[in-house]
Amino acid sequence: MVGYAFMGAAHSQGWRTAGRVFDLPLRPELSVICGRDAQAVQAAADRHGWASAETDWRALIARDDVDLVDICTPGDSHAEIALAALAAGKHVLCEKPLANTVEEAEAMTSAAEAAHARGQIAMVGFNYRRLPATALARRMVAEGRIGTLRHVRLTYLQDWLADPQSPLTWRLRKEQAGSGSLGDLGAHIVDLAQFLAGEQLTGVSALTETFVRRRPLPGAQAGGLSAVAADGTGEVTVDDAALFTGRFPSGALASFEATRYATGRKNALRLELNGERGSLSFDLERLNELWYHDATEPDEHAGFRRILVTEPGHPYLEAWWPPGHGLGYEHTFVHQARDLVHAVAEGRTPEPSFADGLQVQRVLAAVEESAEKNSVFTPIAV
Ligand code: SOE
Repeated sequence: MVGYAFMGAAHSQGWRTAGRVFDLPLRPELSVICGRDAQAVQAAADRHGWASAETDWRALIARDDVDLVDICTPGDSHAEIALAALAAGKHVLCEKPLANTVEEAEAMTSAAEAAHARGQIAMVGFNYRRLPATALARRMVAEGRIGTLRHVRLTYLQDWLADPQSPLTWRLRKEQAGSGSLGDLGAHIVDLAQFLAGEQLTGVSALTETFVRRRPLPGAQAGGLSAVAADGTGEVTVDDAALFTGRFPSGALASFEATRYATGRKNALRLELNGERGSLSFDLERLNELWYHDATEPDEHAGFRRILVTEPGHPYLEAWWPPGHGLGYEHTFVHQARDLVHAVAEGRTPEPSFADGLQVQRVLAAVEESAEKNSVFTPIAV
């Protein structure tokens, strides 16, 4: 694993747990974790159960005891690490968004496709597909339970930037993060919308805004960032919020909102799908529940009803706790590790593949282009 902050910790938990809960065809071994700060990465190795630590990701890739490289770094290093790992014959898991630019994502996808011919597997980490409730929603859409889709409506609301004094971290600099709430949160809801609908957006119309254009620099970061002013602030070079609409080939309409300024909303990824036969609704802050309205029932007793997604027949639940005991955010990473191990053992390209990650990157680029042109409908390149 390269990177050991929030995502590194979450993925580590997934790798540690997957083989203890699910029967896997291969056993994940946590061989080596990498980060630039020797002391900090050793502490991360000890905490998260990695057998050793490296400070140079090239040294990690060169090791014979590494078969799979899990990339948990900021977006600016995804392409370089993934390309080197694929060239060295390793399988790759890469955190979302796949890259910072369409060009990088294209290079990564070509390399992954060439590597697949040599038996290597590459996957991008859109973990919210792997919640039992969203996986069940996908299953119900595919079974036709809500019929032809009309509306696909997703919002992803957080509030950790609402305070203008909140510092200028790497997530607020384009050269490191690629984009702001768009790549961080919008990428998730674009992937989820397309996963649930079973089709890909053909074009978008967008608005983006940066509400707070300068932010204080924490001392330790000042050295690492360009554009530092004498007043100790630096420029925010990414979007703070992105709103966009889109079209699906079936004729369904989609709407999206991604922001880190929705005060009171901590991790509110909400979705609603309306079809001609019914609707589905989900809120990540209540992630064991999926709400279903069956519009074919008589109006007198029809209505949204709660499906508590904890039954053994629900996706991923066969190996977990008895009904009603519930799962959490971290389980998505366990399921991600499980699905990837199966794909490696079976030699098949897993979903979401790098090609899926590239397609999301193209949607993000179209959103930025549309926003620059005052919401002009912008087709998504195929
Ligand atoms: C921060 O906004 C963040 O951690 C995202 O980077 C993750 O992808 C999302 O799952 C939760 O919020």
